Amino acid sequence: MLDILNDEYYMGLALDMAAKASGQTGINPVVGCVVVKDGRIIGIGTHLKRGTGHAEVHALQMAGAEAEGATVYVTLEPCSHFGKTPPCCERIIDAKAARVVVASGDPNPEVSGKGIARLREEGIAVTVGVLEQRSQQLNEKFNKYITSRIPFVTLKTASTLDGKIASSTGDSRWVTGAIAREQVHTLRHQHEAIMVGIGTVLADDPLLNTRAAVPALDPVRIIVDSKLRLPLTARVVVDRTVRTIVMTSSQASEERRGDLEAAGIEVIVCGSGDKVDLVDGMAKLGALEIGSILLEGGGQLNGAMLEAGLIDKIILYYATKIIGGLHAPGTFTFPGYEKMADAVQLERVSVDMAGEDICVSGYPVY
Ligand code: AOF
Ligand code: ZN
Repeated sequence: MLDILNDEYYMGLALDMAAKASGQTGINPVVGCVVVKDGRIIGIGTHLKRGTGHAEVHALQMAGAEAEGATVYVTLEPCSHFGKTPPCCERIIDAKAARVVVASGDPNPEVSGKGIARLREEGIAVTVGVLEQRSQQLNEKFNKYITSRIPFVTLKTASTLDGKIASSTGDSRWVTGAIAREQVHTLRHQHEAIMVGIGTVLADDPLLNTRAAVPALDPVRIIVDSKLRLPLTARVVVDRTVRTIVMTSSQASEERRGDLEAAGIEVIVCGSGDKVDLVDGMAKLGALEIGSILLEGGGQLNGAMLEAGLIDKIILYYATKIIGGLHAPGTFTFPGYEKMADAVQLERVSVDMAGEDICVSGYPVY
């Protein structure tokens, strides 16, 4: 279909650029900016890395003196504060832009409306809400973290149609096909950390890195291990290329802790009981500036995270096959709810094919 030349036309480009940077900005949002004057694009820019220039700065730099009287399309409200970089509002005011079009407001309490107010104060016309929903979704991880300091958790599972992640003998290679697996590696690139339970490490000895067709970012590894059973010979310990954090309980042995720390592992004690207190753990990970986590189970950890209301988004891949098995592990292993009415409901559900597999995603309502 032919695109129509209007505000959405240029905002769409800014959003496309921002989307491609998803996963590389740390706890910062992804933001794109397009500067338009006299019917032409004169500058484009994207925020690429925390601590480096914001989208508007790059785009205005490209536009140069021509930016006077131009329209600036930006996917997030321009910032009004001094963070690691100076305020974008002042940069736009200095460039003498005539109009600013914003997709969505910045939920960061330091900005939150102040950026838009500042631009209007200088007589710049500001339009807010163009392609807002797309922008909101693009920054769903940032939006949660910046207002709560708790990481945004996406749960991903791959199971048979009957909800099994392996056969009764433990065989799990492969549940889903190549396309679903490629999508999972893209998800790893797009999250700051990946989280699994110790059961998964002991069973599969995974490396938990990102394997994509092109260079990609490896997530920080997080292992939930209340008794510190993680062997020093596990691949996640031996491989020191990425930061690895073990969440444990106050009952774990000090000696084991010392051994793991000597091997380069960060150990955090979560709560005061003999199990990992996941709520406390999420707050501690948030304090370590882990803004988003891809939770890849197994069933025990998935169940515990769901019960604790800590999962923000669920992505379930279903291979169109049935494996059965009385003791075959399932996607969620927890006592569950007695009444159907108490089941965790998903909202904003979408269903897509991923090659020959089905992908169901949605947001749990607690
Ligand atoms: C924008 N344009 O491209 C981005 C914005 O520490 P700093 O300086 O990078 O500031 C981070 C905050 O700035 C971040 O929490 C969010 O509120 C805003 N991000 N704002 O105008 C951008 N990345
Ligand atoms: Zn900024």
